[in-house]
Amino acid sequence: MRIFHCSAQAGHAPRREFHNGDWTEFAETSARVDAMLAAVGPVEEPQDRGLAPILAVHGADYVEFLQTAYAEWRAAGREGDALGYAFPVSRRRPLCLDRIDAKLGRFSADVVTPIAEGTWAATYASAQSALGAVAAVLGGETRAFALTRPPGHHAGADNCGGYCYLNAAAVAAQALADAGRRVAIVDVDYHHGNGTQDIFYERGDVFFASIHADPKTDFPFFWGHADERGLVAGEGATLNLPLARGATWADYAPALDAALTAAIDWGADTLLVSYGADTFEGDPISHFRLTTPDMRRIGAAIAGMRLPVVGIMEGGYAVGALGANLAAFLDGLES
Ligand code: OKP
Ligand code: ZN
Repeated sequence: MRIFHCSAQAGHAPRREFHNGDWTEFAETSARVDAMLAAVGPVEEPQDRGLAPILAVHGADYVEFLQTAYAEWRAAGREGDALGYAFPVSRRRPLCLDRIDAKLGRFSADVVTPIAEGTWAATYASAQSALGAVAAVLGGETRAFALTRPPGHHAGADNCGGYCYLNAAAVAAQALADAGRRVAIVDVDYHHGNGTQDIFYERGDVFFASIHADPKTDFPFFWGHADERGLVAGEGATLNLPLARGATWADYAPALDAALTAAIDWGADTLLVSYGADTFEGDPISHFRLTTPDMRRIGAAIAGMRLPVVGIMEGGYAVGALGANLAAFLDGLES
């Protein structure tokens, strides 16, 4: 399977993360990249396809913010990473976004998504890796994988959040749709892909299904409930399958089958899979109990649909097991 990855993706290295009331190591560490690269075959550098496919799903003002936020933070005399801390939850007048602090609040959903020196280059490269995998499938490959990082599925059209900046899965799905494909996104990360869902929520031309920890107990808390089914032209084109903490393969398999069956029934001709290895039993920030052999089963179930597949990497924080989990998933996908 052709795998796309760009070395600039490792350059995103926030210093710290505010977790459960204290500062800890940033969980989405660049050590994840080394672990994944060591476990998969050779990877290809993607071509640079520019900003246009990114601007097809993200707002121009948000993209400009991502490109300039770190430099503006430094220019304001700050040390460390740029991080939002004041959020415009009520908006009775147009926002004044001159100050970098105001922009960070406007374009961020949370305080776990710092912008460091290499963040823009890394998230841009990650989106280009996704577009490389799309081009491979449009060129006739039945499967291609983008070793994306930072992840993307929590990023909305005009906000970062949940360690995500540009939404590589949404960029890839849009590129496939623009090429005439009928795309179903299947998100199997532990966390609900709220950014991806939101980007396509009112559209009937891209299907979105997600299996994830119940938002009543887990991040991102406000989205991913079973009654979120899409709106307007998108009504019925969103499917949420939340599972309780502690889920094992016995709980997971029927949900995966339901998601894939719904994608086929909707008429998908191409699958876009947001793969997260954080459903693994040893994940330090997640609470499902899937095993490494289960990762192969996820890949094999997707392969069993006999449709072209573009795979995108999302989360997975048990770094010591990440390579084996990704390799198992890819092995299943090739079966
Ligand atoms: C990104 B992806 C914070 C706990 C949750 C955010 C999780 C983002 C996961 N103390 N932090 O979906 O794997
Ligand atoms: Zn996740």
